[in-house]
Amino acid sequence: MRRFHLLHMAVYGALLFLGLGAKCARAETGADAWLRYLPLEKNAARKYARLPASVVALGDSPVLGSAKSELIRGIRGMLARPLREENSLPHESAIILGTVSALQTAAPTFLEHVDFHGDGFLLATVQLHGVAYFVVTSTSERGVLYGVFALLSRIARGESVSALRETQQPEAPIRWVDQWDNLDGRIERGYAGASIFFENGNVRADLTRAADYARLLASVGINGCAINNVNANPHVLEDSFLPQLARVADVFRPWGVQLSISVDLSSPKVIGGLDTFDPADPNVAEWWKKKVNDIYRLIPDFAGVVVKADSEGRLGPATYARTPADAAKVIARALAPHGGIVFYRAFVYNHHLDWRDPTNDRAKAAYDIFNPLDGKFDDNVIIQIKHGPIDFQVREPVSPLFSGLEKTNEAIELQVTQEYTGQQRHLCFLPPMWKEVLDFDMHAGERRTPVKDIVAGKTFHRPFGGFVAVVNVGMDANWLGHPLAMANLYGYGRLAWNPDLDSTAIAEEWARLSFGNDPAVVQTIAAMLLASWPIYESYTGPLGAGTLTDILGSHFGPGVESSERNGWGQWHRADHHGIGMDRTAATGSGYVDQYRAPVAKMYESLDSTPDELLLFFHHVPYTHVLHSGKTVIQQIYDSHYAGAEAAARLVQQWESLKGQVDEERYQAVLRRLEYQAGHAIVWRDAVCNWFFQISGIVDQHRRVGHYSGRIEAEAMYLEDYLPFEVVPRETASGGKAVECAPPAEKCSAAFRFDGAAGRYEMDVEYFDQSNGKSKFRVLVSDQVVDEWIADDRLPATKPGGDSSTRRRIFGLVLRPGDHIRIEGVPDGEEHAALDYVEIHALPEGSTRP
Ligand code: GCV
Repeated sequence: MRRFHLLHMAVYGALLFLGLGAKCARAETGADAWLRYLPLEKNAARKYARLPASVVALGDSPVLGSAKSELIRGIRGMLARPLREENSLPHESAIILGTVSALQTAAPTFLEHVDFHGDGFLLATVQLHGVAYFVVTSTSERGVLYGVFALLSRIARGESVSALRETQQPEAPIRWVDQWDNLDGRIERGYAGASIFFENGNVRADLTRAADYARLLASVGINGCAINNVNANPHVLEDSFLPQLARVADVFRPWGVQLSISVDLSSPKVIGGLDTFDPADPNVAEWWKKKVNDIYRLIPDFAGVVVKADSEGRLGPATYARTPADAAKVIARALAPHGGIVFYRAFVYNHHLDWRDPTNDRAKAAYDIFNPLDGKFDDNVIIQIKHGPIDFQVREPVSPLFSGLEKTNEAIELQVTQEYTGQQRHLCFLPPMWKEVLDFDMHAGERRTPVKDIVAGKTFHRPFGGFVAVVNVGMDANWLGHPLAMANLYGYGRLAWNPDLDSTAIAEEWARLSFGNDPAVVQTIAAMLLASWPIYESYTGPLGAGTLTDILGSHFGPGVESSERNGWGQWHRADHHGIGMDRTAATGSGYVDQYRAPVAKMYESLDSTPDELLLFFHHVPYTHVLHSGKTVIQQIYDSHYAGAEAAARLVQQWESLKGQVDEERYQAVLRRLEYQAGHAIVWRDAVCNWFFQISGIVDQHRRVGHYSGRIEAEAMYLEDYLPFEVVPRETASGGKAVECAPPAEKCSAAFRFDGAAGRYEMDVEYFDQSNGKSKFRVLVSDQVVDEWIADDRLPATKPGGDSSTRRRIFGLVLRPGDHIRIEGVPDGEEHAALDYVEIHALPEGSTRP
């Protein structure tokens, strides 16, 4: 066996050498993301034969050093050519990297005119004294680095670079990411392992990943990163901690990424020894000033701070009856002499709202608090506004605050980490959602005023503004957990650079860079990405009702009722008769009036509210007929069934790429998609059953509550397994499951197969918690047909919608009367709980193993 393996490896190696194995070459962890620089096929490489053989960087700053080494690395990888390094402008063709001013010093006639500024760049072939140079230039060194990445991206995607003249200008100066990393190394809403910055209360000794992250960020034009949780630990500002932060800034600097931190407003009191943190107190102002000066002494290019205050238990200016403008000012004034910025988050709301009062509405909070303060913030303050008025739900309208601030800088906050959109367990490509937001016309002026123009500072002529995304990469090799989730980070960077790009172009670009230029691969991956947000929406929370997840816990699995009858204000107000939040001015909370008149008018009326946001704005009976002609309740049923079917098709689409992409990522993606397909059914059943129970209206197609081939665990012949009620009940089939609780050490659930002889696939629905590693075994007539350990890292410590997981056993040959037994061995708090089994005949001619 082993000898065969070695022989196989040798033949495979030879094939690779001959260039025949290029398609499914080396295994990849995903760590290289979209910067793989794999050798291009011969024909493709030929296109770049005339690219100069040497490079010169006009300057020796760390950023230019990165630009040069990146170029050498990329060209060597993709074209198998070493680039010779020159120290000064050679008299023969070369690639020149330098700022406009360095170019002008080297040769005043190099550039005739410059139509870019800031981080914008030019890639061009320029003739000088009869020599053709390839120039990468910008007014900033960072722009030169961005130009190099753009050039390498063109080559990786097989685009021509000859006779090129391409100028790119970023839309806005602010293109940032936030990480919600805690100092102990955990990440709030992070789904890909531990922090790349912190460990056990300190900055990590080894910051290699942080440097690699900065390189990735720079490659898509991101220029700032706040590295710690907005629920900030005041300790981050202690004198002893600042040198540690400086180490992170040092690894960011060569990539033009500026360091920022989140700060806790109570710091002057908690770590500063003052008896107050009142922003109006001169001692507090003095404290911030000194602290900021100390930071700049260690980190001269420090970017500024992010503030979350008076929100979700964080202390803030409200403690002293002061406003966010008062609080922002005290820090902004300390930062201003150094060019630093304050990002003050508009995510300020009361999470103890009285849910009985129909005029209460969390969606109104940001506008109510910040609109009256318009014009009261200093010029180096930016109000960071989540794209929707609630909290990164699968669908929300655009926040009305974007058009509620005319004399204040704004940035839009997006979320790459998929907190409410499947936590990187589910595929959900978000650029199409972000595009809808960015292109939405707020009607805040005489001409179109899309959100993208407002946040870029164009509409109201603001000095600063732009884009922020919460990313939360972790130590997992592939950064975000799901290899395809990196399309969201890439897409965010591309849109922050140029929000006019379209989602299809972004998806295709990313697929090319991440998986190669094979058209079938690119088209398949792009199609999967583009379909994924509507798919996720359809089996979670359609019609604008919110994600319908467990909002009090993980924000992952179904939990329809968790949003109701509590102070968090994520209400959908479903009852026996209808569903939806009435936010109209006429009969509801009045939220719609926060929009400019044309937008308010559209949402005020049932007729002109688009179906996909209906329940966000209106409370309607289940029998209300949508624009599509369906009733609300039937749409809920239908979309959940269609969504689960579409999720299953994603698996098939991916399977068509077997052998076309490297096996390691192929398997990693396949595992996630299979999980998603199973979990989509958990979602479908939970949501449909909940609405069926509460509305009493049957599904026209009789699917809800009827599951062909399903055998409930509690109906099986049980040995030591005991039935129990799952809470909430809709998160288990029939509301019940069985568990193997102590003192039992091994349990079994068995039944007789009563179908016809044939080949089947069998799904075993069990509960995989994070607090144990139970073992399962499936036997057919005493032969083991499958066994596994429930050791996934799901966000669950009890049986329910977060832990419900499907194991699919393919190609089972069954005969009538076969005895099927599932054995469970519990571990720790996890009791090998089992929900049901579903057996389906494999279609005639199926090629499944
Ligand atoms: C960092 C939501 C998340 C919190 C997050 C908060 C915020 O409520 O669930 O984890 O806190 O948003 O954006 O501040």
